[in-house]
Amino acid sequence: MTDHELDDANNDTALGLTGDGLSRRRVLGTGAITLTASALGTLMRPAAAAAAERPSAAPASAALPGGEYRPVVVPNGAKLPWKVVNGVKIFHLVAEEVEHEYAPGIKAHCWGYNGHVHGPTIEAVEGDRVRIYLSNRLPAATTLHCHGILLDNGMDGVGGLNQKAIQPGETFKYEVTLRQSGTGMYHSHHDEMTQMGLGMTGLFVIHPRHPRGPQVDRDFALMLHEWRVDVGAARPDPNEMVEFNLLTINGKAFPGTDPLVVKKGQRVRIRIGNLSAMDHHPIHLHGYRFKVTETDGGAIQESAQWPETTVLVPVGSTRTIEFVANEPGDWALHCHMTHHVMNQMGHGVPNMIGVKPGTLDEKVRRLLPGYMTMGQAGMADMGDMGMGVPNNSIPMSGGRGKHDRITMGGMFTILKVRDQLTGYGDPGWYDAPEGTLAERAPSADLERDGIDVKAPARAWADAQVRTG
Ligand SMILES: [Cu+2]
Repeated sequence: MTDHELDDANNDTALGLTGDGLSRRRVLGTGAITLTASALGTLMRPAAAAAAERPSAAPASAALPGGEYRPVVVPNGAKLPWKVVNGVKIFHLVAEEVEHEYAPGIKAHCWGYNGHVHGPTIEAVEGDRVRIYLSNRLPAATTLHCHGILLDNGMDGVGGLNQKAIQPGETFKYEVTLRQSGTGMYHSHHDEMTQMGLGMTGLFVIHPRHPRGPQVDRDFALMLHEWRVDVGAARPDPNEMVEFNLLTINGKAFPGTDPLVVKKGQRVRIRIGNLSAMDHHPIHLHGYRFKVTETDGGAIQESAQWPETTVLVPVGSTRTIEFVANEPGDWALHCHMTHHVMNQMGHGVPNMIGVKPGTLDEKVRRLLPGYMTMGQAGMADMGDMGMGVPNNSIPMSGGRGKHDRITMGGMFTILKVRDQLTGYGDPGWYDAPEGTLAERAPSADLERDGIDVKAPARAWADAQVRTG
């Protein structure tokens, strides 16, 4: 598949979610963009004209209205469909209870929108007039707050302050003309602790009407969250303040997270929002340096961007990073808080490091068949000991990798960069080229380099100091 075909495949999929039923191939392929645009009214004209001027090398996609943009990709997630009525982009959110799966083996009754936790990503273009209906099918009142979006005060959605709360069974209407671009969010602003804690959040992406700077080939949208789901419980506990035991990206804990698939050389943008209850998340990407290009306050001018490998995404914020994916491989992308890459049972267990149980296991087994002392060398094996886990729970650590068990779970996913791709589905594991894989050191190499593996480690360190 060529780059161009990959782009088409990607964007047709994304545009299939839009309400107008127009795929890029059909719009651009028939040269009908100007006609279509003028039929939709004045809102479309400037962007359509700009699109018509660009050669075919311009970034793909022509969603309407609002002109040309690269649709975001939401791993494990969805985008909210829309349609155009009299030049206004119409969205319909439905707040409801959702049976949500965090990873294979663990589900809970959450609250979300349109069957999704978190809510489907809203995607629009600077200058769009947007009308969002919110139907409340929850047993409680709710509201819709568009976080970071500039709007009229009466549309801000803070229950009691800006509007009456939306009672169960009611549908409210919100309307705004988007006068900014960037990554915002939306969430309930009524009984916030309960409703956001149960999952009522989503991303609100606004593309610039006139793109600035280098255009990206892949544009990912990720929402971070944290949950307390007690083993066997069917409901997350929104009252939890400290001990969260499921940390998620787009509602999924690894190994439930879909990878971010990229072709080598592509320019990549990752938008990261955080509406966790209590924790900021330092998100670390392996293999690359990136630049933080935007916050939910807008674009950072180029001279003020600086290189990073970890971006802190505070609660109630978005951060957007960009880089060129020039290193193929399977690169970890994860929260660097070590407790945030552990699932459920990895928290609050007794410290067993260094304990020598001797004949303890044998003795205890007389009373408790199958007993096994665990954790004397850490947690790495906990997910893979062939032990049964209770209903509706997952092991505390990770999943299978190419070489071994991946000992991280939770807020962990993988950036997969490949020289060749046939689509943006999971390409499987990366095969390291000959000579580029860490492996057991051959004895010939040890001998050549004077490494005595049995020598006291301290002596080796001291010798290094003496010889420089
Ligand atoms: Cu974290």
